[in-house]
Amino acid sequence: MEHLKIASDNYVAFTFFIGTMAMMAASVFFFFELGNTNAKWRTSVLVSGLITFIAAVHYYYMRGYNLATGDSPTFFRYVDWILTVPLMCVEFYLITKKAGAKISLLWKLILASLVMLVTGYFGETIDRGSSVMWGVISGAAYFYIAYLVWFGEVANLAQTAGKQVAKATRVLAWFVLVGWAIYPLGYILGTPGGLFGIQLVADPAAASHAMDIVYNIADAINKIGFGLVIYTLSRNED
Ligand SMILES: *C/C=C(C)/C=C/C=C(C)/C=C/C1=C(C)CCCC1(C)C
Repeated sequence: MEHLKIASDNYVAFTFFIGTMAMMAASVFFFFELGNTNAKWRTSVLVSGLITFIAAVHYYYMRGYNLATGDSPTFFRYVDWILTVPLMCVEFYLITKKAGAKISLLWKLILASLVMLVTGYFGETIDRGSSVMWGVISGAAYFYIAYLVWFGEVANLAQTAGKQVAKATRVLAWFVLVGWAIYPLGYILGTPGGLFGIQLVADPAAASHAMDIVYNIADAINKIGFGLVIYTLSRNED
């Protein structure tokens, strides 16, 4: 069997490796902290751990795949997102539940996130020729989620759920608006010929590498950051 080594100039493989370690460490942290988390917040912190754990397993696989083939592990990237993004929606639901969030709100968030991801997947794989159209549909679903957490039901419920929940929701809303906006940038970088006439990286291999680095950085910020906001909330509110 061939022994694979990360070349010192292989930043893609390096970010996959660091991503795997960071997701693993975050999962251990959230799971071990469950024991001294107030019962009221335990499910939320558990979900934070599940998000980073699911990502850790996918990153472990994607890291190996990328090192062995040099390609983007697009399929497993999207499997990871389809599992973890709805769990982030669950986090919004859980923290606003005591202020009266209904299950229909959770379904709205989950449905929008599935539309966002499935259309993104089409644009990246099955129907690359129409990647602009898929990107626009995906972007619309993304803005709907951002709307819900900034001005819609999530924001309104958070206002009545107490000061700490309101504060945490505001920070999470920033994650959605700024942290999640990094992903469409990765999508544009990785699209052959560019999007909307934006040709950021001309060479197709370099474009897909740039996309992977951007996605890996975004995942670390968003998955671990989201979890830490929930964790902080669980320590501030009792
Ligand atoms: C843990 C993974 C997360 C938080 C993934 C989030 C992914 C997105 C917000 C992706 C959004 C996209 C668009 C808004 C348009 C282009 C296609 C996507 C799927 C990259």
